[in-house]
Amino acid sequence: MRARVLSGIQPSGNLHIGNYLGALRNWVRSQKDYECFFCIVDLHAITAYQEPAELQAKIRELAALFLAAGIDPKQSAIFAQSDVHAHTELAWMLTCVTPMGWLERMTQFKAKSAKQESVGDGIFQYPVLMAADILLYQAAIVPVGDDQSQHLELTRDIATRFNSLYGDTFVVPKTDLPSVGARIMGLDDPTAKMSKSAIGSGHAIALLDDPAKIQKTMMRATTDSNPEVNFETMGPGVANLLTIYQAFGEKTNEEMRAEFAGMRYGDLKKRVAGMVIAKLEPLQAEYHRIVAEPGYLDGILQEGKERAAPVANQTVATAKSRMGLYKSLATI
Ligand code: ATP
Ligand code: LTN
Repeated sequence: MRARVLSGIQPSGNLHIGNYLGALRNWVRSQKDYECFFCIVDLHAITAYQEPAELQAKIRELAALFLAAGIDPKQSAIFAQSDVHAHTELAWMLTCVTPMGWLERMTQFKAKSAKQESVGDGIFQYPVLMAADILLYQAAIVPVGDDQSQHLELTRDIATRFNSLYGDTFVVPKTDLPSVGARIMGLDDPTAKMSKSAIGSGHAIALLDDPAKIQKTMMRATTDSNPEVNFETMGPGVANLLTIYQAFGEKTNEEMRAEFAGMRYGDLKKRVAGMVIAKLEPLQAEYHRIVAEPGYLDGILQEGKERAAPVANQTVATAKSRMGLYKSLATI
């Protein structure tokens, strides 16, 4: 049996190049060697209010983007988290083995709750649900961006604790970060991670932005007070633009130096914009082709669920029995 990969993205906001370079591109690559499960984590999205009709639309949009980026539904399961009930079921069992102190330490919880007047319990429990997503599929590898590293460590701690309390039940997963592009920064503020939920037109490049918009956002990107690229003294804004180019173009450090050392910032921005536009063009064309086919996406999500649910239900049954939960006559 091939080892398994699981990862997820929230159907909230617009997918951006950080999501692509940090996570989605590695998902596509992992299909070659692993049995893959890619989850649209709608239950995570509702930890912040989502307009219901918009959430429905975003779930399909995200499924289409997975496909357009190169996820092959014949090889990999694409499904919605709320469609496989085992996610919420295992999340409760894991909640009961997770000390509150572990969750209080999560930097994402601290940052997200600092922004809101009243903090929903869902934001606090968020990483436990994420642990359930992963452990249900006995995933060995989880391809994510750098901002999820702490949640992955927590997932390993929860799995290890459950295994030691109740006997070996879960595979303890490894984090898979890309070597370049694990943390793309905001174009308006290179000290903050590019984020779907950040407001402001100059912040992110969305995967579905048209070339004129990409060009405009890129030309307005924050750099620093130097006139041209200096690899020794550059600030985070220039470093971020170079990272975007290097990741999309799969260039070595030497190639980057040879191409960009001494280049004026205006030319640098034009070149990075050109690279991003060229790399997104086929993905966008494929996306528009997919969404024009009525019913196709629901079929994909149905097949994905049919593949995911038996694996997840088996893990829940094992976890329940390990914990001594009630076994009805039907399941004996
Ligand atoms: P939000 O800001 O609404 O929390 P997000 O942009 O962080 O959203 P998620 O759905 O939380 O997006 O993340 C999906 C995947 O993209 C995760 O694996 C995450 O680590 C990765 N990712 C998110 N932002 C970046 C980024 N700026 N650079 C690299 N990877 C990222
Ligand atoms: N928390 C993740 C999304 C997510 C996830 C997962 C990622 C939910 N469940 C399981 C990997 C594996 C985020 O990107 N904010």
